[in-house]
Amino acid sequence: MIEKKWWHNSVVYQIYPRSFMDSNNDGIGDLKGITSKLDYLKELGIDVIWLSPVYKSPNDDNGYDISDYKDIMDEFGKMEDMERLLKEANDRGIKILMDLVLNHTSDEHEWFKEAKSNKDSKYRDYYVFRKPVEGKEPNDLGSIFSGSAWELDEDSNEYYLHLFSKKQPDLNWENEDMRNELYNMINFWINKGVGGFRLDVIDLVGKQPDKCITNNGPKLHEYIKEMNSKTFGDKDLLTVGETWGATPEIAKLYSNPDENELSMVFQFEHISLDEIPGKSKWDLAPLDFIKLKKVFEKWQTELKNDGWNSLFWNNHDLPRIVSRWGNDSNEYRELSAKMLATVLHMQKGTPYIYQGEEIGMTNVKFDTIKDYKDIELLNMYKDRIANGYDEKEIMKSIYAKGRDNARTPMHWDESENAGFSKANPWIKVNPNYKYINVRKNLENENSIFNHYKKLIKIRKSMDVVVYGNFNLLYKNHKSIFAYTRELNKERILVVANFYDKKEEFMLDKSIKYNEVSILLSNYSDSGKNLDKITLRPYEAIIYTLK
Ligand code: TEU
Ligand code: CA
Repeated sequence: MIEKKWWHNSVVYQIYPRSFMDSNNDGIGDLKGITSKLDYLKELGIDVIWLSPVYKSPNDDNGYDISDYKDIMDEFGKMEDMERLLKEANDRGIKILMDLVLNHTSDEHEWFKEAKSNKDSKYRDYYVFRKPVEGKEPNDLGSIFSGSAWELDEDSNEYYLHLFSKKQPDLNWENEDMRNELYNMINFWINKGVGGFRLDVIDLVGKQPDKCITNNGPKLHEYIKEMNSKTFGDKDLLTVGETWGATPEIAKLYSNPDENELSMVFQFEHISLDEIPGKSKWDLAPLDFIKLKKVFEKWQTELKNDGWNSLFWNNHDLPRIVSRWGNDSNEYRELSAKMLATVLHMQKGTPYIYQGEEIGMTNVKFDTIKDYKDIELLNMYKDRIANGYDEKEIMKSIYAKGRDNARTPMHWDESENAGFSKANPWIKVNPNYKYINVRKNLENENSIFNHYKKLIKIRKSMDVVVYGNFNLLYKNHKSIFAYTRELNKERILVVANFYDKKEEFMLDKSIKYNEVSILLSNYSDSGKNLDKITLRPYEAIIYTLK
């Protein structure tokens, strides 16, 4: 049994500030807007907010390009607004996680400006500059946002590395002064009273660009241990790393308390199960459902006692889960959103809810590329057009996977612009806000919002949900997702139909019980006869067994 921590039974809510709530009607969400909605989040029952970046930024990548780590983005407000948000959140028992982007800065950060303008400045080595090789880029490293990862700095005729956009030059973690400056900055935020950090693409910081190594570099864990010991290590904070390249073995290095690294990581293995293996996220394939179950089972069992999982379907980079693996038709949107929530929230780990997920917000389809804002998607569009792809096919990929699906403004009510702002928002609102919104969810006892609220309550009242062993059932069934959780005498059984066809099956004979009761279901009249379980489309039931 691992030592208990406050974040073991916490639920985190992610806010993308630009799209959450606009307080001054300039069309851009802001800190005061967030503060005005804290009571809503309290009502949902979450304990922690992960705030996507709010630091000064020219917004090439919506704040993931930071020009000053110790100041607030103009559009979002001032440092006083941030302090106010922290205080108001703390008053309600809600902690705030800051998003730490430590792999790169903006090219408008003072360090980079110095580095670029003066080859002899100490800041030159804070970044990765290299001489051309045979008049070209030093090597074939590609940017995650399309094209080469190397950009020529014409003034010095040297290339600098950018694994993301060219306005996001990579920091050189080999430089100890640079690392110490980052640690000071982290301590600055700890002193302001934050509850922890989400560490953006942390698995890239050990990169060795000359060897074309980007993630999981040889010194990665050394760096994280150093950061831990010089910043949050002796504080009771939640730290979660974004690690696209993590396997369970690697995740244990990060999250086993004995390693002194992080509280937990986001692993993304389940997230790529609807793309053509070996290709990019834009190359679409149907979801491999059996594999999905296997992946969850693997992570649930492997991290058992020496690591900790984070549980998520959504974030600001991913399409909306109800459109992706649920069913966003009028008929099934609510049922499938609740089913997906149930399947995830009864697992072991810390659940994350992305803004709008709790009301079943869907993907969006803008008619023209002109309405899209995300740099990753726009770069891909240009790149594929240049390479002769069919425009219709490109738009299909964008509709399915584009990051702007998650970034349209939050739907508060049915008034203009969904109650997000009185001005035209920075990105268009999804037209379905008239029937998918917070106001409607709050007034309906059976709403998706209230389903999430109940799931959170269950987690808080039952240790078996937090610490119980996970056991997957019907591994090869093509549409049923079922598992048990077990802790001492407590036991729950979760059964869910992932698809829109009715399913009938018998409970595994190995499961013995005397009494069955229903803890939660997304239908009002679910059955208790476990000898023959019938699940209607997207039906999901949590039973307690005694
Ligand atoms: O994302 C890391 C990352 O690799 C994503 O860009 C991802 O590959 C892609 O979006 C998958 O859909 C983090 C942030 O979450 C993202 O918003 C930033 O753009 C990126 O880092 C750079 O900071
Ligand atoms: Ca605003």
